[in-house]
Amino acid sequence: MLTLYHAPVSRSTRLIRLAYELDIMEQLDIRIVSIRRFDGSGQPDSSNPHPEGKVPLLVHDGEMIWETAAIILYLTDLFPHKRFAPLSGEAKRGSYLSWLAYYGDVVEPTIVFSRIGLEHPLLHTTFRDFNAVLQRLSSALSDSAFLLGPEYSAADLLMSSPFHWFREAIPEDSVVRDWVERCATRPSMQAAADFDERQSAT
Ligand SMILES: N[C@@H](CCC(=O)N[C@@H](CS)C(=O)NCC(=O)O)C(=O)O
Repeated sequence: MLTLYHAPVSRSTRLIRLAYELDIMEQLDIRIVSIRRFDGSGQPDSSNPHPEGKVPLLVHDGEMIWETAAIILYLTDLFPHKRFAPLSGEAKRGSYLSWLAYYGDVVEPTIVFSRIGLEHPLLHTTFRDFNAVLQRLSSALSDSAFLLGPEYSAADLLMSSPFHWFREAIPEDSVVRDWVERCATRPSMQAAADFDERQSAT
């Protein structure tokens, strides 16, 4: 039994996109929960077992998997037939794991620091900054359409996600800009947006 705790139009929408990419919407029990939002609206939901009241949370046969990158890795390993990520032992597996970890360890912190204008030598030593993230992306995409090669993968889904909700972060650099647009044309983007809209309407 696979249960996904999801709040529409939040970080967990990426897992709805992933579910469409993997074609597993029918296999997921998606529980819609409320969360406390950045603007002060919403409340933690007592039916959400996430220890911090956050989304996303996946529960598989009683075991909790939390943090977006971990859930993406868990599901792409559990449903390998869609070839949406390299499997253990395959080429690019190391890059795949690295982009997933880099997202949580560096991308989210630096995008938040950049958005609120926070600078400190220790932050820079530890994380570098969002410009360094953009340079890493530009360099990785200089000779391929997507991060792991010519095909869109779960690494692109995760790494491009902040640019879809925070459009101001899209740089002038056409390499990164064009990649964000290529990622935005995936049918799963619209399907997940439609799914969220249906939940919000009920
Ligand atoms: N690092 C976590 C972040 C999860 C997170 O912050 N989710 C937000 C939704 S956008 C949330 O549930 N916030 C509710 C709260 O802070 O109480 C992940 O990527 O899964």
